[in-house]
Formats: sequence, C-alpha cells, structure tokens
Amino acid sequence: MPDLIFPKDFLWGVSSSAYQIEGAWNGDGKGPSIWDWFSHRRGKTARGETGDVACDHYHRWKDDLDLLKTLGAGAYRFSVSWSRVIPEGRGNINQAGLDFYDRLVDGMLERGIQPFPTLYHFDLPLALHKKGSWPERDTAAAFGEYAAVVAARLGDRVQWWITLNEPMVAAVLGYMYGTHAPGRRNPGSYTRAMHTLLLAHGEAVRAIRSASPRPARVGIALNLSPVHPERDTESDRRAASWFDVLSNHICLDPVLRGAYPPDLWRRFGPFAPPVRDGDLAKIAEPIDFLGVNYYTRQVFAGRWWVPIMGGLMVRSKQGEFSPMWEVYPPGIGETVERVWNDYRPPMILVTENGIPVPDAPDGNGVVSDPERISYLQRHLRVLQSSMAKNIPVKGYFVWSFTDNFEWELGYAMRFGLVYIDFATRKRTPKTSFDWYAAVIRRNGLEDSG
Ligand code: IFM
Repeated sequence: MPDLIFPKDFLWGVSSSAYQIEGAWNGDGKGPSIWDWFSHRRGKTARGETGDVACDHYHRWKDDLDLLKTLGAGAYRFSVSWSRVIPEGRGNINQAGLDFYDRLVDGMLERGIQPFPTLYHFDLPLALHKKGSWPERDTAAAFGEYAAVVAARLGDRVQWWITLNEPMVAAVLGYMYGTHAPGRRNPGSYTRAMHTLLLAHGEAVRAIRSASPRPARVGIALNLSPVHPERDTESDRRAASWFDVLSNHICLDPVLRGAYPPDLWRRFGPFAPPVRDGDLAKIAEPIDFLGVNYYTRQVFAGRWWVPIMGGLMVRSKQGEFSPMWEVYPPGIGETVERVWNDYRPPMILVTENGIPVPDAPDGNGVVSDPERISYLQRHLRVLQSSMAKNIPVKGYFVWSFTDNFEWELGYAMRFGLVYIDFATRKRTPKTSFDWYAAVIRRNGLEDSG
C-alpha cells in the first residue's frame, strides 16, 4: 500500500479561466472584454486565433463537470467573466450571464466539487477600458461593485473566492510590453495599472465579505517564481534582486505587509503611480489564503544599459525546457517556503502548476503525455517535502483542466489534462488525467512515482 502522503483534508483541484475556455464571446447578452477586442485585431495572437469559441465550455459545461467528477477533483477553480455579468463593466446586470455561473456552481456542488471562482482573469470589460482601463483609479471601484454583485448571487453556496489572477502579469504584459490585451506599451500606464489592480483586490476582499450571505474565505492568486542570478557576480546578483522586487515583492509586500517595497516607485521616477493615503491599508485588507501560481524560475543577468530593469532574463545553461519555460521543480518548494517564512499568510494554496506539451492523439485516439506526468509528479514531490517542514499548503490545482486558449500564443500551447480537438471540440482525457485521478484517489503519490 502506498503512503497517504498528503493531509486528509488536502484539496486536489484543477484550474481554468473564462476567456480561455468559455467561448460564446457575445452570447446571451455578454459585453465585449479587452481580450475579445484585442484578439480580433490583426497580428495580436498566433495565427490570428481568438477565444470566440475556445472550448465551447459555455455550452458544454455539463460534460466538463462530468469529466471533473470522473477525475475525482475536490475543487474546481474557474473564473467569472466580468463583462458576461455586467456588460458595460458598471451598471446594468446581465441576468443570463449570472445565471450561467449560478448553474455552474450548482452543477459542481451536485457532483461534490468545491467551487473556487476567480473574479478577474485578464478580461476587463471593453467599456471600462475605453474609460481609462486599469491605469484609471475608478476601475478599482467598479471592480468592487462587480465583486459584490457576484458574491451576493453565489455567496450562499460559494465559500472560497479569489479576487484577481496574476495582477503583475496583467499589468506588465498588458500595459508595458503590450503582448496581452489591451496591448499598451507605456511605463506610466503599467505602474498605474499595477496600483489600481492591487486597489481593486482590496476593494473586492471587502465587497465579497460584506455581500456574501455566508462567511467567505477570500484570497488572491499571484504568479511567483524564484529569481536566480545567472552568475555569482555583484552585477547579476543586484539585477536579480531588483527583478525579484518587480516580479514577486511588488504584489506580496502591499497585499501581505501593507507597504510597497522600499525604493520601488522611486526607481520609476516620473512614471511612479499616484498612491494616496489609505490605499495601502485597503490593499492589505487581511486575506484568508494566498494562491501561488508556480511554473518556473527566472534566471537574470545584469546589463547596466537596459533601462529600468538593469538586466535581462536569460536562458539557464543547464536547464530542462518545455516549449515555454524552464522546468525547475525545486522552485515550487523555494517559493512556498519563502512566502511562508517571509510573509506568513494564513494558508497557501497552489492555484496553478502545469506544463504545455505538444501532445496529440495516436492512431488509437490515445493522448499520451508522459512529460506532463513527470512534471506534475516532480513538483508534487517537492511540495510534499516543503509541507513536511510545516509549510501550510492546503491545496493544489493543476493548470489546466482542459487544453485552452493560451493568450497571445493561441491554441498551440496545450496545458490540459484533457485534450481538446479544436475542430470538433471533442474532449479526450490524456494519460495525465488517469495519473492525476489516481493521485487524488490515493491522496498522494506512490513511493515509486
Ligand atoms: O494560461 C495561463 C493562465 O491564464 C495564467 N497563468 C499561467 C497560465 C499558463 O501560461
């Protein structure tokens, strides 16, 4: 008999997000989001792909929930599309949109699955973008109103809430590098977007708690990764430590300590965002758990001539690589241990962990993905060692349940435990699905793997 290596009440789940799976981009009264608009513009996504239909989850949600039940998942992290619920971002509520999430939540509960809604996963209502987007402070207030609407409707059944997914990614890729919607490239827009997103998180924590008919547990999902210097030189170490501020501390410090990292905004000079009295107290509204999205580490090298960053991300010399990133299992342990040691959040959930694999059905229709099994297995082993040091990790969610729309990279990056044929939308559980189902059943890994 294998050991039961995870605690009895450990939450085993999978994650997804609205724009990446739902489709029905303009169905049943949904308003457009920045991703609908961005992906419809020429040259913004690989092969011009969009999330218009995606996995058609909006129409096939029952089949998807049945598959989740077959998997044995105890929890499902999905996201609510803001513009499906409030098409203009503020004001009129689209009842049909809310009804969809209502049915989805009931469907999960009927199948014994805990719903974990995320209220924002990169898809700002286009109407709010036109009014100033995330750099506009008022967008945070609008987010608080929307959070209250969803919590009032679903909060009698939903216990766990995630305000934002990866605010740093939304700000950097959306407003600094322009590779994500809305495609801006402006340091001032980026810093202001970052601050408003964090304010929005604080607004939502309060709004959810006060609107929810039953006690709510509220958290945020941050993508975190260790940043290692390429070489053991003063210049690489200094650059890596600054990049660590920009990628990790920039959200961790305000959310969990109520302060921005010292020096952070000073280094942006005229591009620093306007931070008002009381903002940080709002951002640091106590949370019940921290969601950690972990995929890889960053390796950084000092380059004095690179503006603001003072360095560059480089490819590690000895690394093992997936089509997107380095595969670095020790990093998940380093991340949760560091978060716990430095910030002491009440509880940690790994809200995303996964790998893109170019998998495809073989002649018998079997989709075999040993690389994914190996990736997940190695990360779980490391996580288990951290938990043995009393780091309070209470759950783990694989990204992703099904293959889906990987933003600017389109459908080529397949992260799912379930293969989607994007021509027919047929679902085929991969071999990693069976492997993960066995992990969930035995509440841990077998000694040998
Ligand atoms: O697909 C994304 C997700 O939307 C946010 N976290 C990282 C995933 C993989 O890139």
